[in-house]
Amino acid sequence: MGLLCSRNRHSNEADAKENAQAEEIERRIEQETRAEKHIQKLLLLGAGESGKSTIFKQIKLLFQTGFDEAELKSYISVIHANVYQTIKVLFDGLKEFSQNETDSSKYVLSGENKEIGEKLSEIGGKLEYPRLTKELAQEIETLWKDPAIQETYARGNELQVPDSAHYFMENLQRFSDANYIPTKDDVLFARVRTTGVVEIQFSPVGENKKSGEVYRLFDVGGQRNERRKWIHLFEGVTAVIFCAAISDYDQTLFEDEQKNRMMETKELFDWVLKQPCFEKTSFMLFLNKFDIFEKKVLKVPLNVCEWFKDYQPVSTGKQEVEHAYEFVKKKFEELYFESNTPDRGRIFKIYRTTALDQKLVKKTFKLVDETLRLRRRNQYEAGLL
Ligand SMILES: Nc1nc2c(ncn2[C@@H]2O[C@H](COP(=O)(O)OP(=O)(O)OP(=O)(O)O)[C@@H](O)[C@H]2O)c(=O)[nH]1
Ligand SMILES: [Mg+2]
Repeated sequence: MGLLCSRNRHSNEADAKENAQAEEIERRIEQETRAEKHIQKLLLLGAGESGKSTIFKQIKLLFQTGFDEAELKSYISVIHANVYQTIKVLFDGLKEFSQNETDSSKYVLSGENKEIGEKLSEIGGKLEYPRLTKELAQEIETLWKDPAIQETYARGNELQVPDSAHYFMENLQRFSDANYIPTKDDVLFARVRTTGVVEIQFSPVGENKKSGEVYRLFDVGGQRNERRKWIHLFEGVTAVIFCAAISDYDQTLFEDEQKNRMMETKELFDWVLKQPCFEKTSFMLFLNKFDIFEKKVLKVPLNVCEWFKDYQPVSTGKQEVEHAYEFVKKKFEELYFESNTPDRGRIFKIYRTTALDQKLVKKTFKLVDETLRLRRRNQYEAGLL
């Protein structure tokens, strides 16, 4: 009994000491954070169209002031351009299919729609686009609804049809209103290829947080010719948020139509992991575009992609989606653990994301934030900071 008491007393003392230590660390972290002494650098990396800028926009909406009216308005021309580009890709694709396919009758337009198509394709090929009028919107809608264009759209993976094509085509009337102001969703669906580097500083102050970490987040262009600009940002990075569009497995690159997008992502992720600067950098892997993946995977088998050629479907419906997702996740995990950089204090986490889904991005970022906060506390304890 006496022994038990003294053991209890010792463990209580040890607990109290540990608590005091933890409080002290917490206090120092808080202090430094408030003084913005310890700003954590985060990099959004990944191939083109993997969703980096969409995550960046969500962070702006969630933890900063969001978009003011002038910024929303600046997206009018972007969205109109997206509309013209989409219909052009579809019309040009249709022409290609109608010339090369044995079943070319599926890709024949009526005389009138062909004329509309020619006109729109010409507009879509220009460097500057006209504002979308009601009349043009009507013509685009007519063409979009043509069965031959729908057949072409069904083979969108063979063309460079944007992922938001459907959204653009279903909102034409609204986009062509004379006093149209883009909504938050329109901005998230809009597509602008990033060139150069953009950054924001923010602190994800949550409901239960006294003060959050201060982050500096960088967004870069993911297409091949943009990647040489990445290197300049590689020093002192706390974490890389690597976006991989998991729905891309049956598509080819915008910049090289011979290359499968998922194969490119695999090679890119491997390359990033092996960068000497990232020896101690944590990796937050966002397996993005889950909304597209969950529909696609039931129609297009994963094994069309070379990396996934050993995939065996097991079921149907939701169960199959989960199985396919777990398979892809495991492939990325294997890649991470095979990368020969020694893991000294770096953290690797995988998140399932749909960058358009604000609630999910908020939840995901909260987890990222908690992980990084915990890591910092551990580094303090280990005397590394
Ligand atoms: N359905 C769906 N669309 C998405 C998702 N994430 C991004 N998109 C759309 O995909 C397109 C490309 O996304 P971006 O965020 O511009 O891609 P990025 O990685 O910044 O591309 P680069 O700047 O070229 O490197 C945009 O039209 C987005 O709206 C997603 O999870 N689901
Ligand atoms: Mg971008």
